[in-house]
Amino acid sequence: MSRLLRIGAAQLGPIAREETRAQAVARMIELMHRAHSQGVELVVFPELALTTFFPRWFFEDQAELEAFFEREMPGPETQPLFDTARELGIGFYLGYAELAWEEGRTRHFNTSILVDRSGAIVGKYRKMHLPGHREPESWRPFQHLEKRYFEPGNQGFGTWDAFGGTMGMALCNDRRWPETYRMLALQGVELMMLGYNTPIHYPPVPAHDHLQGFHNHLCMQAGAYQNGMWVVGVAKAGREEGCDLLGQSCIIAPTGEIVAMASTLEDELITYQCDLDRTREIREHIFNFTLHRRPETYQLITQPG
Ligand code: CDV
Repeated sequence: MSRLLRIGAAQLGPIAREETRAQAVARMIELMHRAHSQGVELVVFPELALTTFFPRWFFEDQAELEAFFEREMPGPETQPLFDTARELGIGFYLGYAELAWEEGRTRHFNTSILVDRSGAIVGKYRKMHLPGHREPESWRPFQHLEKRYFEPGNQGFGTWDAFGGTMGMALCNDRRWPETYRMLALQGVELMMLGYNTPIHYPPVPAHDHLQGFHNHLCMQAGAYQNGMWVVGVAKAGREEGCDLLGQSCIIAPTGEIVAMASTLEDELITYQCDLDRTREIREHIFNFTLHRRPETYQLITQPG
């Protein structure tokens, strides 16, 4: 038996601070057309895909900061993505900065959505693991102020029945945490989509800079294998405003093998025909959760500390 889904990982090259949303959207639409011509049914874009990676700067002016956020989705500048989805019959995952009005106040989330082939939003995920720091730190060559600019996700690890399978979403730093994959796998997710912006230089521990590519694949390959799921990791890559961002976008099989990988630091599409039934090779055998997991011995995992 097989359930086939042709996936496209649509890596983006750098987005300059002055680049408009319309320019970024035009680049993504070009990738959607390329994907459609290759039979792709679902395209995955990076985290915060509509603008430059703005947490690298400290903004004192709230209006200047909030100019990077979307007040509505779709909005006038993002509507063409949804129109293209409907026109081509192709779905997409998109990461963006979300400004929401909830519980009587303005809230900020690092968000991704899943859009189906009719151009309708079928799922939303708000990033759980926010890296970086809250206060500006002058010793750094660039800031990473996600902890200041976003709240942690408040909607849990959702799953969505779409594209003939059970889909899950995550964002960037989430991929480093085994809990992310396990939370999704326990709910039956067969394919996890994840966009990322990963600077090569990690200011707190620069000795690890040369390991960025290794750690990127290490955690996603382990997450895929140990949970028997497809993982699609998609970068915003290249030198963006003087900051080098990791590329190496990839599609990973439930066996942990990388089956497709980007070879540039630019806008690039890689595709693979994923058989969602291959999750069973792992989940019915070596990692059969029902037979082999010992949750009664894992209580420490959910305790704070
Ligand atoms: N956007 C991110 O979440 N980036 C982090 C970096 C700062 C470590 C990452 O995990 O790739």
